[in-house]
Amino acid sequence: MRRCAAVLVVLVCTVGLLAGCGEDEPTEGSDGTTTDSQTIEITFSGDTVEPNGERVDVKAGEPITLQVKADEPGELHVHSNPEQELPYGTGTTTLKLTIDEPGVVEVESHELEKVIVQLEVS
Ligand SMILES: [Cu+2]
Repeated sequence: MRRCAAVLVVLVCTVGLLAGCGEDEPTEGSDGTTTDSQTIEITFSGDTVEPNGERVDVKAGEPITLQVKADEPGELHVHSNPEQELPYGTGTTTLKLTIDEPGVVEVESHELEKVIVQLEVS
């Protein structure tokens, strides 16, 4: 579903070029996340979240630290097997996560209906 939506956005943007589709994706790059890959910083602000669907390499069986900064409490949904729900509060919350099986695991916010990161577990 979400991928379809993304494709749609791209299409609409492409079609909208002539009419001036001003809504560019926020440019990455200034995103200074280091590849100390087992720590992932997540920032919620209003109805946006950073990162937004990025792929992150992590190691199976090793603890991953999720540092969540949020202006409202909520919950991360980790599509591992079994699924995990990690609640966070307002301010900074440090969450630990371990994924045992290799594969791609999506971490989502169901409140925002967004994929935050795709963990590439190896
Ligand atoms: Cu989910």
